[in-house]
Amino acid sequence: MQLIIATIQDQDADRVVSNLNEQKFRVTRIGTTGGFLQQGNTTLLIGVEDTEVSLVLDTLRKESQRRTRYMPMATGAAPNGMAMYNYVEVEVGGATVFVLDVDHFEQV
Ligand code: 2BA
Repeated sequence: MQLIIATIQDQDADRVVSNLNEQKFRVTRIGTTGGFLQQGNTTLLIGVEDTEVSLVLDTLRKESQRRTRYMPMATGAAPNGMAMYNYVEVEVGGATVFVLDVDHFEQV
C-alpha cells in the first residue's frame, strides 16, 4: 500500500476530491498553509494500492493548475516613512506530491 500526500491549491481542491471520490478513492482533506507565501492551500492524504498510484497521479495532473501569484516584497521606505512594496511573481502548483510506502494499515 502507498500513501500519497499531495499539496494543491484551494481553488482546485473541490474538483480534485470529487474526481477522486468518483473513482472510489478515499481521501482526507486538510487545510494547510504554504511556508513561503503564507497562503492557504490544501493537502490531501490518499491511501491506495500500489497499482492505483498512477491513476491518482493522472487525476492530480489533470485537475491541478499552475497559477501565478503575486507576493509583496518590501523595497524600502518612502520619505514619509511609509514602507514601499514591489510585487514579485511566483508560479504555484499544480500539485506537490510525495508517495510513501505504508508499513501497516488497519481500521479498527
Ligand atoms: P508555498 O511554500 O507557499 O510556496 C508557494 C510557491 O512559492 C511554490 O510553489 C514555489 O513556486 C515558490 N517557493 C516556495 N519556496 C520558495 C523559496 N524558498 N524560494 C523561492 N520560491 C519558493 P510550489 O512549488 O508549487 O509549492 C506549492 C506549495 O506546496 C507550497 O506552498 C508548500 O505548501 C508545498 N510544498 C512545495 N514543496 C514542498 C516541499 N518540498 N515540502 C513540503 N511542502 C512543499
